[in-house]
Amino acid sequence: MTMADVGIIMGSQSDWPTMKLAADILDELGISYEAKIVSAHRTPDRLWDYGKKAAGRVKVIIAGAGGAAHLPGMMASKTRVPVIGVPVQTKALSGVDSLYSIVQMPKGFPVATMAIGAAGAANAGLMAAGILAVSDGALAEKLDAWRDALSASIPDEPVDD
Ligand code: RP5
Repeated sequence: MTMADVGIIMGSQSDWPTMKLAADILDELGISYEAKIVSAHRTPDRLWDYGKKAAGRVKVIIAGAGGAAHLPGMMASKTRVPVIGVPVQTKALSGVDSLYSIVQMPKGFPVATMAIGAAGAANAGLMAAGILAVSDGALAEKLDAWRDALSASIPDEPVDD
C-alpha cells in the first residue's frame, strides 16, 4: 500500500522553490505526493531509510539537488522505484555542476535526468504523470487534456511587444 503516488525529495529547503514547480504540476493533475528534505550529504541515514522503504511507499520518485547533486543517483542505487532527477540551478556554476552530477550514472542504476532548473522540475512532474498514466486511464485522459490545452495556448503568429 503506497502512501502517495509520487515522492518528491530534495537536498535542502533552498531547493523547494524549484521543486515546488513539480508539485504544482502534480496538484494540477490530481496526483498525490509527499515532499521531504533528504540530503545525500547532510542526512545520509535519512536517504538510506527512505530508499529502503520507497518501494512500498511511492510509485515514482522525483529527486532534486544542486551542486554535488548525489541524491538522485544514490536513491536510484537504493531502490528500484523509478527516479527522475532534477538538477537545481546553482549560483556558482549555473546548475551545470548539478546536471553533470546527476546525468552520468553507471550502467545498471538509471536516473531519468531532466533539464536544469524550473523547466526540469515542471517536466519531472509531467514525466511522473506519464509513468503513472500507463496504468491509470483517468489520469491518462487528464494528461492528454493538459497537453492539448498547452498546445492550444500557443499563438499561430508572433506579436510586437
Ligand atoms: C545541495 O546543496 C542541495 O540540494 C542544494 O541545492 C545545495 C545548497 O544547499 P543549501 O546550502 O542552500 O542548504 O545539497
